[in-house]
Amino acid sequence: MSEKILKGLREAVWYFDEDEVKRLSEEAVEAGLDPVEVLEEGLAKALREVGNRFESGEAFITELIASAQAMEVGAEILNREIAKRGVTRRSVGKFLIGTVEGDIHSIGKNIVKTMLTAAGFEVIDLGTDVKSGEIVEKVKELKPDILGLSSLMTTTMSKQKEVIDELKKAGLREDIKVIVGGAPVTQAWVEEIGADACGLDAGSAVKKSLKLMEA
Ligand code: B12
Repeated sequence: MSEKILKGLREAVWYFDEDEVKRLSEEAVEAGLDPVEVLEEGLAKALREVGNRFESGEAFITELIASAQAMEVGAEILNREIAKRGVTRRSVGKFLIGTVEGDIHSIGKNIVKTMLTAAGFEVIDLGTDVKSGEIVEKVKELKPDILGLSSLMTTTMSKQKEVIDELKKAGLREDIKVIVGGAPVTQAWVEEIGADACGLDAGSAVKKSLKLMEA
């Protein structure tokens, strides 16, 4: 049954059928399926495929947007279930997350946020297209243990470096761990910009953040 639901969800995202995404996401929750697996193997996988088709010129931007909207309908339902399953855990640390300036991609960040919450972090979300200066101000004000910076585009990755440089200038870098994420991010980039870690998917984001809390 699990594979049938996952396949149905992938097809519904491809054909931007929001009603079907909603119905199958609810069915997955009712059937007790792992919401993280449904998110990653159903919804996210399908959206990445639409992304690949867009990249190779086989899909239009309008299709991409419609598929992303369909995915978000399901992600909301599954994120709620992930959060519900994690409510009994204690707070392991304060995590500030946001997508850097110039970048409006939110889906991956939101999944990471939900999974961190489920893992016991207190997560504060600054949203998307957040100016470096604003992020540094929030670090000063909220004193989080970890700062997570999302960037989905090669053209906005440099903002992750800018934030780290501004944290240094403000004398705040030593007090906080910085984890970066988003499709173009690599370990080499982490080293280049002086971040502490990167998360290539939501699972590794959680694992590495828990590890950073021990360091
Ligand atoms: C969906 C999507 C959109 C949606 C976004 C909807 C939304 N609310 O987020 C819409 C249609 C609006 C959009 C717009 C644009 N997009 Co777009 N988009 C995508 C697409 C297809 C999928 C992204 C996604 O949501 N993936 C699913 C999630 C689950 O995966 P993820 O984002 O990678 O997140 C995971 C990890 O990266 C990691 N992670 C993410 N964030 C973080 C943060 C931390 C702290 C950590 C630890 C981990 C982590 O964990 C996540 C969960 O597993 C990608 C293609 C791709 N292959 O990635 C293009 C893509 C990112 N977009 C691209 C572009 C160019 C654009 C536009 C400029 C298009 C245009 N010409 O108008 C605009 C950008 C506007 C802007 N200023 O930001 C390019 C970027 C190219 C580049 N320069 O690098 C891509 C790669 C497509 C392409 N190949 O051309 N896009």
